[in-house]
Amino acid sequence: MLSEIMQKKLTRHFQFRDLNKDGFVQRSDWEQCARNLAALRGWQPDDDAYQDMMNRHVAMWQTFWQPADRDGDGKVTLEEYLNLADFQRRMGFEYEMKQVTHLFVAIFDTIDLDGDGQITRDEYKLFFEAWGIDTALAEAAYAQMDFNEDGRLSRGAFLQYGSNFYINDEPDVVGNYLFGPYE
Ligand SMILES: [Ca+2]
Ligand SMILES: [Ca+2]
Ligand SMILES: [Ca+2]
Repeated sequence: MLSEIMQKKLTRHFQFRDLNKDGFVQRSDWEQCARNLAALRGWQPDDDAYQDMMNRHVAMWQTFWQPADRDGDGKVTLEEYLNLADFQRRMGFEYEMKQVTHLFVAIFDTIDLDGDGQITRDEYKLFFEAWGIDTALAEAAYAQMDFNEDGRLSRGAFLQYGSNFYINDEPDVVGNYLFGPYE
């Protein structure tokens, strides 16, 4: 069983990814996010950066969301998403840790737009903006994560926050706010 706080955090992540707010996460949400990023960055459809981001977003859907689609209708419901998370938890800590590392490496690579191995404040704001989320929430989350205020978030630090988000049931850990407030 997922704890109450874990259900809330995962619900927040689900709502974050449901870009068109129709109550499902589907491939089109990921494609639309990649198109939004391209528009925000001024990339044209035939730019390598555009293709790369589109591929990364579609891969995120295929690798981490589509497996939750138990009835195969192309849409992931909140219930399907929570069921997959519950299954992963019951597989044990080591399995779950591996999944979470894999997931947050992939998430990191969709946020680190210039590929320099660091997430800047602007990259984090673009991440929220591309998903249609208030960038003030990105500012707040980033300020907590970048505790030494150097305006950089390394892959290692981000993975740590990601594992806090996905595995830690404590209420007051910084990683809880990765996708904005969950209550
Ligand atoms: Ca949707
Ligand atoms: Ca489904
Ligand atoms: Ca970067």
